Amino acid sequence: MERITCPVLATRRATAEEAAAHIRPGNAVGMSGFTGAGYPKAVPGALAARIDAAHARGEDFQVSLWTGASTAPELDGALAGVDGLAKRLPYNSDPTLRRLINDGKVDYVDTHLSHSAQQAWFGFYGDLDVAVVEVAAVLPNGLLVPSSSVGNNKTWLERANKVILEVNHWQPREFEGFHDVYYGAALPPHRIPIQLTHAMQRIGDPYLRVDPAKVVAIVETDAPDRNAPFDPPDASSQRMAGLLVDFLRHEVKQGRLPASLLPLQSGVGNVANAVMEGLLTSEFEEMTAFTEVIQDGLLDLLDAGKLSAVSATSFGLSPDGVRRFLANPGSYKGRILLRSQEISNHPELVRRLGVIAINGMIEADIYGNVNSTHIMGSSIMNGIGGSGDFARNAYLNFFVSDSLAKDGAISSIVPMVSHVDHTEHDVQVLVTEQGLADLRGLSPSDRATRIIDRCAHPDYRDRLRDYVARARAARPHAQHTPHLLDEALGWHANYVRDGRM
Ligand code: 0RQ
Repeated sequence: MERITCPVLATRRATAEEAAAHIRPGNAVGMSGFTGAGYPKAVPGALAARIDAAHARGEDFQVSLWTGASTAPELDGALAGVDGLAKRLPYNSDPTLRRLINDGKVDYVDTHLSHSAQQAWFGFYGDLDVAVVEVAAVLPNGLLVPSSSVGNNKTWLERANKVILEVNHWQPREFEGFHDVYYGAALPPHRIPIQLTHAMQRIGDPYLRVDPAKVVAIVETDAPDRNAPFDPPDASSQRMAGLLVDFLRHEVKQGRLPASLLPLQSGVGNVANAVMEGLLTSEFEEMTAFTEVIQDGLLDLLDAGKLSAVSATSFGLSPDGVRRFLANPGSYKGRILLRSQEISNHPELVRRLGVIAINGMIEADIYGNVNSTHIMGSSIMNGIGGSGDFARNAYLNFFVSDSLAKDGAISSIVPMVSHVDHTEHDVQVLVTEQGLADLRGLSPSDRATRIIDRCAHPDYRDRLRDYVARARAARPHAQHTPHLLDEALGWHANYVRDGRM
């Protein structure tokens, strides 16, 4: 079926190679893509080939790459594989690129996902030369039907000097009507409140706009999103999910949550999926979600009628989830709404709606500070993503992790985190397979006792208790958050030196 029905734009059809020729060394390029959905499938590979050929001729060729969030091997992997990236923001999970960042070869600007669009508008990142954005169709009037993620596309299309579109025939044409793109955002001091008071409220347009004069090429593709499979939840994820669902039940009983809960946000990964599975067999009905990513677990809840609707910025389905969605995309219309990430993750909205935020962590310390991003203080894993947007502004937040990593050589509960993403002031509930620690309203000392008792693995509990006892004894007038400064990061130093904490 014809997907480019705008007579003016139809004349800009080009090959991926012709399109990539518009991208020059040193350019800042804003590409679509969020958790492996809606990223351009052809131009990045053609750009990588162009960069590789330039390098073979001894020429410098690197670009700065801005996206929505993580993409796929055909984008981040391909450009990283040819040393094509000088700078990357705001989130990455590609292993090749991660290695280059940690080797000091690519500058990585790890940003709250809701901040990236506005910071581009503020001019904090400099000019954007080219936008490369995947869409599902170009309408006769030139409006664009977005594809499986919206991410930062609105901002890249508006800010870029040149625009390359990819029209992907694999994306369902039925996507028309699945999106809500807010065009009311102004810059301070002219901002007004965002008039959204329930998760599914429409406040924008179903289409992305583009100035036709800026469109230099349109490439047609027919290629699937990344759609990584999920591992079935292991015993530990199931246990964490069970603890979390029981806790929500308890909160409803206490009158602190309504019977249908409040809008859910869940991070990506297997624990998040297991929690959704736990909710599937729970008594909760008519739930909603105000989140970033629609993983299989949310689709299950929609299919079962337990979840009325979900607002997000992107899909993040497994191959099985995609098959289910594509079998009848139209049946999800009105129950799934995809928004720009500056709206899906907006602090004002997260706070107003009272979101319940559930995110993974790498480690937490005895006082409740959480590290979501760094291994042993220095190497990046993925990035903060939306975890900060949601956690700080949530009605209730959870951080989940196994209590051990690397076959027990690492405790995820440590005296002091080696990097802080979420401070003790932001973190409410920690969950490991050992138990759940509700930290709300507790002093640092009480938090330490609770976290060690409930969340730390038994192999490390006595050492943590001993650390706290000695820290308390060390300085009588430093009792609010006692630490032994020479030892606080000693567990990490042990691991780096000996391979064990
Ligand atoms: O490393 O793959 O080399 O074995 O960290 O750990 O246990 O698989 O956990 O997949 O749930 O990811 C925080 C990274 C958890 C994720 C994080 C090692 C472990 C393994 C992964 P290997 P697991 P998960 C919405 C919200 C930030 C962004 C976010 C994340 C690897 O949840 O990126 O929340 N969060 N976004 O071995 C050293 C420890 C460790 C450790 C685990 N204590 N020390 N290594 N690992 N704990 C989504 C978006 O924003 C897009």
